[in-house]
Amino acid sequence: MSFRPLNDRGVLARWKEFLPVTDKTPFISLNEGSTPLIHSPKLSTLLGRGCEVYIKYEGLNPTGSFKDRGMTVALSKAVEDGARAVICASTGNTSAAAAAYAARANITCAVLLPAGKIAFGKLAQAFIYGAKVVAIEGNFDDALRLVREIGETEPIAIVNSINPHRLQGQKTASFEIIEDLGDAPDFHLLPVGNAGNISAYWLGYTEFHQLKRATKLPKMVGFQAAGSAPIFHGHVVEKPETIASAIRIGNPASWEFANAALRDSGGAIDIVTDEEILRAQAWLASEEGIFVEPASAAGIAGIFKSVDPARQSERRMPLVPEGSRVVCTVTGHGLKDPDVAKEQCGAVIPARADKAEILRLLA
Ligand code: AN7
Repeated sequence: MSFRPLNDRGVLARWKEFLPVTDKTPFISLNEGSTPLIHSPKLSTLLGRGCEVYIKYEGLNPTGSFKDRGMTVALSKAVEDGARAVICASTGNTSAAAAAYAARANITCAVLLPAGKIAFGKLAQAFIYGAKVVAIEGNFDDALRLVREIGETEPIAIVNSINPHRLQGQKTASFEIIEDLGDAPDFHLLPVGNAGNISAYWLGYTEFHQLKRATKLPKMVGFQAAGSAPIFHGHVVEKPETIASAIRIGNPASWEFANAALRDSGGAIDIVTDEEILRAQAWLASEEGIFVEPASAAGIAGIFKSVDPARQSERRMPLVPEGSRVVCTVTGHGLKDPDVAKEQCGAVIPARADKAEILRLLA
């Protein structure tokens, strides 16, 4: 039996012909990507009229979020360009991915995090992967401003999504969806924070459409948390607030790209409340067995909003025609934010259950 080297997997190995890499680029990879596209019978029934809903489960990437797709490209290029260190601002997932890929590349990584506003799992990741963790008095937008300033004068590679290699890597999720479905979907729903991911998906869909690997383009529909919805409102939000800490962003870096994607695809940006986000998170776990972090449930909450008769007047998402295929990306794993999950389901562990109690629970 011949040995198959395992480094032939991952985003760079699978999609290199579509990525800015050459034979000289070292592949810094953790076999990210190729995540499952899971059919959701219950969300399909909810939409009705022959529509089918699929969930792209990005929480199954190596560090538990979609950020790994972009980070493998960003770190590979940083090493190719001779960088000794990388830096990013983050609401938690970018920093986890940057720290892991920097560890793999043997280079220093500094992460700037809004103090007290990072989900516990993500903070643990930054530390265990060995990043230099800096807490910023302020929010993500303040941290990103500082990163941009440092990048102007210091020889340190910025690995936020203002680094174009990040979006290049992230676009590969669209390629996978097209391969899995045999064509692009009709609608693509996802949460929006810094607006990099919605821009990257659109990049991927348009690229494969131009190459005739897909016959159509989806309408892109992004969901922001109601308390952090700068794109929805059309202006910067100075003090963004939401329980979905990953998307607590008031001045998205990829705002212009996202607007172009929304316009060119005929899509829309909509909002969902924290309550709707938490309800969708719990529903997805208990009804479909898919545990995601709060921010990741925004698109699922959006599906519920789209079918709620009471919300039709304020709904921005276009009507989903009969027989549509809808993909919803869930961006990060539920274990990233155990505190919110624990609090919201009010988990009470029955003390000293005996056999009779067990049988009663199962009745
Ligand atoms: C789970 O990690 O911005 O619209 O610094 O972690 O591309 O920003 C995370 C964003 C959605 C929004 N879901 O994606 C960061 C960061 C999860 C996220 C988003 C994020 P973008």
